[in-house]
Amino acid sequence: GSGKFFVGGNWKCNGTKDSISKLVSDLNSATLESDVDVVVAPPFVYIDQVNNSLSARIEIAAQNSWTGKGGAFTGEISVEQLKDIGCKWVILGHSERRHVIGEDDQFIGKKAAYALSEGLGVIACIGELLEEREAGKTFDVCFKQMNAYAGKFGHTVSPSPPVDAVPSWDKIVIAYEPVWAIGTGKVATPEQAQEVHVALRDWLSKNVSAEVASKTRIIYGGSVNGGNCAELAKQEDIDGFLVGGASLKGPEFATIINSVT
Ligand code: G2H
Repeated sequence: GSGKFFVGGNWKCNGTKDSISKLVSDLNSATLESDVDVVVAPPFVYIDQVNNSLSARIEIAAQNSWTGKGGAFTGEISVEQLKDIGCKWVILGHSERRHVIGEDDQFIGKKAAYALSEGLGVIACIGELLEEREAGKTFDVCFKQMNAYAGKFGHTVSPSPPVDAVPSWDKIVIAYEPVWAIGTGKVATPEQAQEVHVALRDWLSKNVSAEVASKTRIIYGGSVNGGNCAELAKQEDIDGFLVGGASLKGPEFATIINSVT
């Protein structure tokens, strides 16, 4: 694997003050391996509650952010506000934002570039639909999504940008989440995930740099749970997980964090 193992809990649009208080207390009392970066992403309205009660061992991510500075953008939340309230990360490009809400590559890339420029870490999600996988287009789709992020970060396949236009990739974590595996209970096999992770690392090497390719964490998401995490974690190019449903249960989320090899 590359870099420190990274496990994110994406709580999506779930929880109440009471259920989140219970989840935070379960996480605070869990024993977590030290060699893992752990973040959780509560719904916006509970971020402050979580930040005030969760152990500093776990960092906080938002599930979305606006493309630029705040202002007259009804219903949006700015990167500056997220930083103000204690967020260190933001999840962008999640398949639910792409396919349920309708966000496109350019919009997502713009959000990611802005968040990075303001010092927030970005969990940049990508992944193919079932019909795209069945049509043999998995790599094409993932590379196109990568290209949209990288283009907004100042990297395009051609022509190469000047080096000083390029932000640091230290704060970017790539989350490969095949859409057919999300919330379906149908996890990718370790071999299926590994194959795409290798292709993504190769893409980074060719289009960004060999150093970025070797250092960037590429994590897997899609029906990861306490029972399947260990086999996935053994794969050479799986550097962690983005976990939805199973991150709502403290002990199970701890098992996934502790699957670091
Ligand atoms: C994929 C994942 C977390 P789940 O969306 O981002 O959710 O683990 O419920 O499939």
